[in-house]
Amino acid sequence: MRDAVTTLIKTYDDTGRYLDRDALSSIKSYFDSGLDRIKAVAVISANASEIVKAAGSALFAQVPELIRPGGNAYTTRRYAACLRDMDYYLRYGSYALVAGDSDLLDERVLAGLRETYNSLGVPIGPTVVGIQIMKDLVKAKVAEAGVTDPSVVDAPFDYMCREFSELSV
Ligand code: CYC
Repeated sequence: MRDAVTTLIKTYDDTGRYLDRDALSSIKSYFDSGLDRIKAVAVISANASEIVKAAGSALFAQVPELIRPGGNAYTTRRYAACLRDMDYYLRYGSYALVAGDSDLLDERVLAGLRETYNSLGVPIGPTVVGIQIMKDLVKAKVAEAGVTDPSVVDAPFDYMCREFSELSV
């Protein structure tokens, strides 16, 4: 499980190079965005259950078939599994925000997930919609909290959506 700094060091160490201008500018941008990322994570941690609940309601309003008989989130057990999954995406997204790196998302969230979803008939399109809804809710709250650049929140959520969409092709 790597963060922005350890990923960079690994890349340079693999080829025995000193950190060059590109490396230092990428480390600098990691530190420069640090305060905003930490504030964003504080907002997520303090509002996690509210964010998951609101995102779930918005998802089911947008794709109501999911909770009708025959839908993948139909029955309380599957409804609960769906909200639990949304909570996983939010929590791991917040870790990745602190780490400034998507490595932990590959390792802890995305590895083998498509196969699991496919075998259980969990639809990936609406899952991606759910992750995007969470991102937008988080961004709105983060902006309200006075974070200078709320777009720091995008990277981990966009990464999960992109990987998920690509993996499902
Ligand atoms: C199920 N989601 C699962 C399962 C796993 C995950 C492993 C199968 C085992 C179980 O039911 O607990 C996901 N597990 C994870 C992830 C991690 C992990 C991400 C990393 C931390 O350890 N259904 C929908 C919606 C969507 C949904 C679109 C919510 C956004 O219609 C989710 N996931 C969903 C549902 C199930 C599930 C309904 C249960 C499916 C079933 O058992 O039939």
